[in-house]
Amino acid sequence: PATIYLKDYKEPDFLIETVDLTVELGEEETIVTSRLAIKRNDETATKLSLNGEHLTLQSVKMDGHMLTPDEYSVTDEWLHLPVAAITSEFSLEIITRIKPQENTALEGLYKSSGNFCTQCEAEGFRRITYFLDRPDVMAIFTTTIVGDGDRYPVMLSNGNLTLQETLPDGRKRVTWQDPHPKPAYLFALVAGDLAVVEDKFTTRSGRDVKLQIFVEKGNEDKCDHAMTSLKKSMKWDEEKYGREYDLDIFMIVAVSDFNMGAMENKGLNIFNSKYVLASPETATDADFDGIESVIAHEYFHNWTGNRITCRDWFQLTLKEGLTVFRDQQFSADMNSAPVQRISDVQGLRAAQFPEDAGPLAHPIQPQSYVEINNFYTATVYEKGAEVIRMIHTILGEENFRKGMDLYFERHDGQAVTTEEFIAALEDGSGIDLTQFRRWYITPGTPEITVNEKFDAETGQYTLTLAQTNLKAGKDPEPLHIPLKLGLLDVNGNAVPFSDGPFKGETEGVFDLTKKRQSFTFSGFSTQPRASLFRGFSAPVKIRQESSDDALAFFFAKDEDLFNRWDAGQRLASNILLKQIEDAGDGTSLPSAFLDAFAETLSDKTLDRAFTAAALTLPGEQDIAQKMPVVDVDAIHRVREGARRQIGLTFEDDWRRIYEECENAPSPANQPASSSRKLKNTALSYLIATGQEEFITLADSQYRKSKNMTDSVAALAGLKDINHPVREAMFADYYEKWQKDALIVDKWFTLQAMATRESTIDDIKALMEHPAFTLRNPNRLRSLIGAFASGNPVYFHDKSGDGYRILSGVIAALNKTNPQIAARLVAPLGQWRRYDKDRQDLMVTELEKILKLPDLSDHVYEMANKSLH
Ligand code: B3K
Ligand code: ZN
Repeated sequence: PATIYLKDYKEPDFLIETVDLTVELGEEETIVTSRLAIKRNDETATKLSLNGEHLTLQSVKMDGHMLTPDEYSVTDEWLHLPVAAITSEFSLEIITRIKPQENTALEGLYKSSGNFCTQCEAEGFRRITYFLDRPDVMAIFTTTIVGDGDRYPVMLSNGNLTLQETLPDGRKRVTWQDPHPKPAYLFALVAGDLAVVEDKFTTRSGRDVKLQIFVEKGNEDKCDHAMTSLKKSMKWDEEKYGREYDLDIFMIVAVSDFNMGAMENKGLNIFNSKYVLASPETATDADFDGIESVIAHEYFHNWTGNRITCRDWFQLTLKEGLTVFRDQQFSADMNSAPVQRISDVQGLRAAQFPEDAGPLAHPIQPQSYVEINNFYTATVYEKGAEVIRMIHTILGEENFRKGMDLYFERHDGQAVTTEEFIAALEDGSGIDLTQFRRWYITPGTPEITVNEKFDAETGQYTLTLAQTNLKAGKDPEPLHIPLKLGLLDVNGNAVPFSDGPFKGETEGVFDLTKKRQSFTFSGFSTQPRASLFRGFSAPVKIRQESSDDALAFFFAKDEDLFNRWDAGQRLASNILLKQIEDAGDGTSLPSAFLDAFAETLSDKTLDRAFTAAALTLPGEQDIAQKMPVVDVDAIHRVREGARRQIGLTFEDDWRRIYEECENAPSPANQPASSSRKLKNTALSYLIATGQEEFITLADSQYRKSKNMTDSVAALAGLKDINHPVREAMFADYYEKWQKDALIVDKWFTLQAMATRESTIDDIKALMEHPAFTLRNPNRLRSLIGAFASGNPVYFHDKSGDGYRILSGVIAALNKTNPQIAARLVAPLGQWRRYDKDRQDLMVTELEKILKLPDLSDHVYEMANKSLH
């Protein structure tokens, strides 16, 4: 397979001004007629090459003349047409035939639950018709859909509906016009028998926008939260960024077979139903949060992605990093900001840090790829968002907004590069970002070594920071890293800076721009304590020899809640790692830890969701990242031992908290979900004590529960044990919810993540369960994805069975849905992190994958890079 390089980028030879598409939907085949108005863009070009895959070409007309097959050439990927050197403008009419009902890759036009829908990003449009399928070709689309009006009463495409009629042969015909030029990846079409929920939004300039959410019939009552989230997003983007919506109608369609979360097609977003459908009975609080943020994300793309799009796919983070940053900001404004920040950083550390430390590491602007779909990564998205956040931190809110305003003004309607984005931010703010640009081309997570010096005589405190990055090549140039810093006295009180740029203030953002850099502060009678990288002001790893006492101090006292949480996590990790070293069982916890834990446990001023996060031990994968050779069994042993010990030590507090959260209403400014979060944290520690009484408590919670959050927490609490109550609960849940796919997904996931001796056999049995299928991406992720990335103990079982299960699934999916198959390779790519026996077993599976017949480019790229 060919590698594509950013350095080879060349402007298109031809541009497409308008596209007039007619799609005749059929059960056997669908006929697509495309009329293109084409304009020359390169004087010298004598050949027009259009992308096209899995298409049957019927005819091509150029300027009204039918071409004979010897006048053009067709390959598996291209249609090449000769163009006379003198021609500056011409029209094409291309008729192709496709079979959406056989499309299992879920790219291009396909069927989901009997309805037609599309997914064109990144390169799906070329499966619908021949086209210049690249984001720098922006055209005005008119789309006509023709089909059986009884089967497909709803027929949608981008823009505004301009015509609707019944043809003499009884078929229905509709036409949609999108006035905004757009690349083909933002094209969408939907046809089906769907229900619609409607609302409206009045923009701040007074225009009414019709809002519609289309769902399978019977789901109309699960759209409220999505609709509310949409209206909040529209308002927020007006207030925060001055961005108004630009069409008279905004549509969302929920489909059950979807490769990822959702897609921002112009005016017609298509969503995985997981990110639309919710009611308290059927969705957890986490599901509600997910819906709010994904609805916001896709809506925000209307400006950051659609109005201003990417010149080429190497610029993907231009729209994705920026839009993730915007949706994180939005969620922080809608909910508790520190809790939101903690969860964003947890996500980054869990998914992006390992990626950046492994064989698939790449900069947020990759320099080459084989298959672009493999680059919709945590690095491009989440680290990309951190990079934007750092710009925001360096510029400050006001200057950032000035820069964004200039970006929108300067580039509206264009397909641009990340360089043009940064230039706009520089010009708008007047702040130089020359050195900062290195973040875009540097892979790897920088490590920051911290040294402190205090001179009691002069009262001077010196902080020395050094940056290194093993993935960035030999002796890399230093990055511009914003350090948000506060100094505390021995009692934990904030101390104002006595000199420098932040004189008189208790917090400041310092620019770390050298490989090694010292900051000196004066006026202290005793050594202050530095709260570093507050709010996680840069995506770095801190290397600091901190005593348990120092970490316990920040865990109990830091006013920056992110750092307070993080200190608790670092303290717990240190303790657990020490226990692993000493072959301990996790039960002897130092008093510094228990005291700080107790302090947080009894602090009633905190948001309950924050308390829950602060009292949850770092995950097994977090601890794994800190070990030179990961020992999954030891990590599990000590973490579970510590949970049991914490459960027992604070048993009375947990009971009290459980009662309070269950019975007392949430304090003002705290949503009910915060109380459920803390209550279920308490439940989980109580169950960890191993006492029968708490299995009964989980059972009664399950029976009484009227919301999915509490039901799932009860199941999660018992998933790892062998007990009749557990078996009865899982059976009851399936029985009750078997008709609701999203709820059954949770049932698969809980069992996929269980740690019982029978887990591997259970997973094999679940793969044979009538409700399991490889064809639905949500179901596949719920069992196999959850197992491979959420169950370290059994995925890495010494037998190698876990690895074989995964590679077997990858082999089966390689042909039917290569995009999803490729996404499953990453866990095997982490093989260098494990002991020799496991390394051999993982490498064997990767080698097997590389030898698969008809290996897709997608899987090839991931497996090949993982091995070498
Ligand atoms: N832009 C889409 C992702 C498309 C993925 C293609 N493999 C959703 C999003 O990021 O909003
Ligand atoms: Zn996005």
